[in-house]
Amino acid sequence: MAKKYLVTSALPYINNIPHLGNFIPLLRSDIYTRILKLQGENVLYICATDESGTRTEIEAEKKQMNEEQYCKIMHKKIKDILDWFNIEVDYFGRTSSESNHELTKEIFLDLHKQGYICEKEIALLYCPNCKRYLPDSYVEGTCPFCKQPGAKGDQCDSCSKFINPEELIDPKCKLCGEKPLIKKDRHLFLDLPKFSAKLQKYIEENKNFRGIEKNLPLAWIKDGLEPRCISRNLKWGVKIPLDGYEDKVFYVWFDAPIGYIAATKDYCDKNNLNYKDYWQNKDTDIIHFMGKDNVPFHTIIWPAELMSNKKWNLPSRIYSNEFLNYEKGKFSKSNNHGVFCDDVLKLKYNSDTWRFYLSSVLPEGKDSDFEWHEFMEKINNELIANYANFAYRIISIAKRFGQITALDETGLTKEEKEIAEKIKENIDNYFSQNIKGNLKESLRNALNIGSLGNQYFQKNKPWELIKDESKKTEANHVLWFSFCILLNTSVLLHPFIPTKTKESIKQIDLEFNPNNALKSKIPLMIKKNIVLTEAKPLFAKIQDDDIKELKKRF
Ligand code: B3M
Ligand code: ZN
Repeated sequence: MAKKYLVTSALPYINNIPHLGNFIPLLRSDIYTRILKLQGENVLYICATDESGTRTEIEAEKKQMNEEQYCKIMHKKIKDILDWFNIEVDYFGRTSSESNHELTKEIFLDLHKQGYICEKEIALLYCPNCKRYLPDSYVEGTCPFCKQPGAKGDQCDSCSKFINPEELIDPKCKLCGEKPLIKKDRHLFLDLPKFSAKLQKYIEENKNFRGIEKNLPLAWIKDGLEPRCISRNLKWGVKIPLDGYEDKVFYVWFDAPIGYIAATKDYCDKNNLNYKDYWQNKDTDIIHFMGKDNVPFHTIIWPAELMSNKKWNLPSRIYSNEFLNYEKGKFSKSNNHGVFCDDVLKLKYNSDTWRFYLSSVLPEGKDSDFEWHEFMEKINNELIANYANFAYRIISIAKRFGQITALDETGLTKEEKEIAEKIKENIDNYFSQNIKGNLKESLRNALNIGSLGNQYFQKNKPWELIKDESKKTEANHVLWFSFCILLNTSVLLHPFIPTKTKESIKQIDLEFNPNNALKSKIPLMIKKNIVLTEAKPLFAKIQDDDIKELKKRF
């Protein structure tokens, strides 16, 4: 069978409207997928809302709804945001789906049968005031390892170590501040130590793992893995198919990644395909995008879940991003600090403007900042100067000239041959950086081509040539070649700014198929006479005053 790719983004929690930092993995997966599609690859982009867990119970209760109603409304809100941003996910599922419940039980029972699940009596935190067991995110205390305050019941944000809730120092109920009681109860554990050797081999042998995605799990394995509790005293979630566990559901991180498989299955069922072709066929590369705090779950727990038997594909590539901060601080809804995705929808900038800015500051390799003044600079000085103005200038001059006759490679000048060679190099690099998850670099390559176009245009001055009757052939030649560079720039920028690049290609009446545009020979040469439809600027400049106001508002 031919090679396939399955790309996923970390599943957004159902209870939050994502802020721009949470949005990064969704955007990266989208760009990554679109670039693979340009190459003509067979690729599926799968995502879902992550719906299990206490947070859902509590938020639904606050809104006086049951969990189902609440999740349905929130799922739609989040999907609308993705649509607005043009996140072209092939299927946006839900972890509360029947398929996820079924697959979670199946995978659990396999693990259980193979002896990878153990039972233990543990101490749990119970809030006598709220009358509920306090799960992970609702207790806060000091981390027993690094001694930093603000650690949650399942993970410390400072050292990112896993924590068992009863180990927290000085725990407090986050809902009411009360000190929780400790109660004993029997729980299920995923016996991670039994996977140590297999996990180590898997990570060491996978050439695509590097940086934190490789070093973190290897360091943890070296330190010694511990069994991880996978059951919770809740009602909302996937029921545990085992006698004596009727009052419990699975820990949200147990069923959430299985949501990747379940959403693939739901997509396949609707499209007459078989999800096993993606998840059990070794010709498929599984590629996960996520924030860095999700790395331990995706490099240890998730592969362990899939190792119950040999049938499942393990992740081939894991790409985490560092944090995106807001004007040098953390995004926080409660402190009204930062821009959230629902705010973005109400502002006057289109989705491509946002996509471009975020792509140019992707926190790949290191943290980055959202900054309003930089937002304005990147849009005005890069997107508009490099691309939108270039497009507008060529079209305006070509309009004065009339129809442009298509030429072919054989007539290229030495200068143009060199440019064509450089374009090819940039395209090759664009692809190789993308597959490695360096999308900011791919964007750089696309913009390099725009710069080559600007230089060529500036040097050959078609606006002068068109004034001289005797230079008509030359003018036609320069305009045609400028349009060729523009077309290559538009196609390469398409994964980043899909709407405006399509508009630009349409302005010169060319065909564009985002599913294989760069499959054939590169660089692209325009082979049909160019008829201009309209010359409209693609983006409006951002004004200083607007930025000042936005900075105040957020
Ligand atoms: N729901 C989102 C987060 O931690 C979490 C990801 C699940 S991926 C299986 O930001
Ligand atoms: Zn409480």
